[in-house]
Amino acid sequence: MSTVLTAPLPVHDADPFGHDILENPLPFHEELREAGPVVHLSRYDVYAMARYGQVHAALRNWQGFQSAAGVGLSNFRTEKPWRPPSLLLEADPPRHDAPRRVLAGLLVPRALRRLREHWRAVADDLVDRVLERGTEFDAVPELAEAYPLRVFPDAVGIPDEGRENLLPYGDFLFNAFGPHNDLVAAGAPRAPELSAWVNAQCARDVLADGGFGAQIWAAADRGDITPEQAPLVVRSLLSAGVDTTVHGLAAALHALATHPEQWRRLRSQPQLARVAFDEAVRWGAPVQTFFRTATTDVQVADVVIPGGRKILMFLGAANRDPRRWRTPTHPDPDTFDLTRDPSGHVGFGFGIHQCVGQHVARLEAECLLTALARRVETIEIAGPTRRHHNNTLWAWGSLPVRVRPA
Ligand code: OVP
Repeated sequence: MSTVLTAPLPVHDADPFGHDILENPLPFHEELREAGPVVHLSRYDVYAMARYGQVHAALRNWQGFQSAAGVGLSNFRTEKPWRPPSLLLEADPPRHDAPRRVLAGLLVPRALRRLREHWRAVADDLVDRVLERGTEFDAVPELAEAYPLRVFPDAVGIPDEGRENLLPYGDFLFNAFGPHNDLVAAGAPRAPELSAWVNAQCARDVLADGGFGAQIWAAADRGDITPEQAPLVVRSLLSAGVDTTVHGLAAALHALATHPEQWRRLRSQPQLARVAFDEAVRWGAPVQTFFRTATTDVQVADVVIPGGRKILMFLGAANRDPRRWRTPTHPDPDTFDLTRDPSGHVGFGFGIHQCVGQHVARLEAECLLTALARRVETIEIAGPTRRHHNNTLWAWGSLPVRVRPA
């Protein structure tokens, strides 16, 4: 007989999806990290990991921590999901692999090169138009939302009509990974209508030639995925590709507007735009959390997580864990610093499910941040900022800024 030594499991009774913590999760993240490598969240009777080492290891271990039972609080084995599961996010090998391979091929840097020149021109034009209207504006709707909403749906190949549905759909989708709280209830009335619209955009005849959507259907023609899988893969692009980049860009704009020395650094070295974006995804993690489900009993540090149990992975907390990020040159993980090497952050996840769209996000950020850095000498917060609460996203509702044109 073998014996496993288990320590008493630390407990936290806070609600991670309550408005206080959604407004500012950082003090709670520190408490979770300090409580232990695995913590029980008594409010939902689930496990949690907030330290970098455990989050990173668990995200690599897809066999032990599955995604196929859903990456939200509800378990697909016992509760019917609100929409058919994603073939990427909510699947594991082998079912996950063909859809993943198809999307990964479309979204690798060399495949995105054809977009760069146009995406740069769109960013330059957008920033010019915003600055023509004045030097004070809300950076959330005017830049962080306007830019991805222009370039990304065009690249997928969906029509202009109805694009205003994308953000409300994403907001509900990302809320739905959490508990059935007030945020989910507020979005529920429109969910069927928004979902029907998104599903309709995934049909072959709706998608423009040459776009990502048409290329997904072409992969089905080649037999790389089935014709039944194609619309669900298109749905993943429309689900995962908008709110994430909007709030990643908003995090970067907020970070730069509140760190003038970092803005100066970016202006003098525009090639830092990509580092600035990754540092913003580390520091301001737009996707804060995803659940996994223990496939069997899994030991983590000195705790055994029983098979079938949900574990909440705190990506944003891991991204600021001093155990990983306190280094001789950069002792404080809570500083936003372009001289830091942010690689290894888990803001895009890690392992087989790591964000397949991360190169798209970085290209959008590079285009928008360099367009802004070329035209704007200083950027500062000009009024009260407002968070937008969501069960999964750390989002901005409003970022009033004042700029001095260069
Ligand atoms: C951040 C993500 C998020 C929401 C939906 C999907 C993926 C999907 O595949 O549908 S990854």
